[in-house]
Amino acid sequence: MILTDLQPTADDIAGDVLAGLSMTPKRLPSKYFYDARGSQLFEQITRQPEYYLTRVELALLDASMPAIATAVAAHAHVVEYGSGSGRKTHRLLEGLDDPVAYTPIEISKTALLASVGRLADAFPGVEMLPVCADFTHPVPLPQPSRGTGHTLVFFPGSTLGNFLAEDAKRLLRSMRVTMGPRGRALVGIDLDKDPVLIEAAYNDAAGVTAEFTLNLLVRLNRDIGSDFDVSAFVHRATYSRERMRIETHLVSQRAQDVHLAGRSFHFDAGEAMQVEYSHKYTDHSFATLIADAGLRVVERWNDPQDWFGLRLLAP
Ligand code: AVI
Repeated sequence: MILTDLQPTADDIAGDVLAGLSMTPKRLPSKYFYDARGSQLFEQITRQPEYYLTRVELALLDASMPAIATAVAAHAHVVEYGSGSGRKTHRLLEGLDDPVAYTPIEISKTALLASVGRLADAFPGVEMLPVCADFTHPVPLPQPSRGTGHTLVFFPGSTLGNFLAEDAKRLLRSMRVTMGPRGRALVGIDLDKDPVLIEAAYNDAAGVTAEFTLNLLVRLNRDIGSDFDVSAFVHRATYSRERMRIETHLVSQRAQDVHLAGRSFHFDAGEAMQVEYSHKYTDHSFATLIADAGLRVVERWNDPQDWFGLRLLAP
């Protein structure tokens, strides 16, 4: 198996962090949550009772797989944006008609190699073409050695929701290019619902989500030499009904100065730094978003409670 390695460098990360700390209010990009520990913690989040997203999407994928396999042509090259643990991919590769190749694009090399290793054992007939890269930038795709039907972009988990509308549209446009004129994209979206349920999912009682959020500062201190006092920040996640999104902040518990690359950034006591958005969707808001990217919904599946949806998109 050949790994294409385009992992962000410390300079890439420091550049993004310096830009974010210079903004008012301050912000940090959520893509940097996923170092090895962050990917592990995210995996633990997906198993928390409050975090319904993964559980409901897995059941929905199982229930809809026969219909998905019918809607997607045989011999697909599956390209996944952000591979995670591979649990959903396993079900997809198992259910599709003779998939030829699988290209996961994942920012965390440890998580990528672990999941692709497991999938390679389970699917010896599927060519594994892993790419370690930040998929928010254009990524040159490896070409499968067997001829393929068409490309199926797989983007589960409502990861699309972690992007602001303009960035989500840019990503969807780049997916449209990746899938080509005959390709399809299977996208998971978390649906708008009772805010109590949504807020609980991002504030689990065991505190795993809080640890996941704070790990961002731990990894920045290690990887780019910043000096955030991690113990002086707390996790805060609230649902904005108006914007239909979870807004996650790290709130400084005291006045402090953080240093990075010879610069100093002051935090007031109580100052909130924005670190993640998790947008939720209605059919209407999702259709509007993808239309701007030149895509349309050709099939839709929801779980029985309308908590989570899978959408098959075409150019
Ligand atoms: C990966 N992504 C879809 C997760 C979400 O629900 O926004 C990341 C996450 N953040 C906190 N909990 C889970």
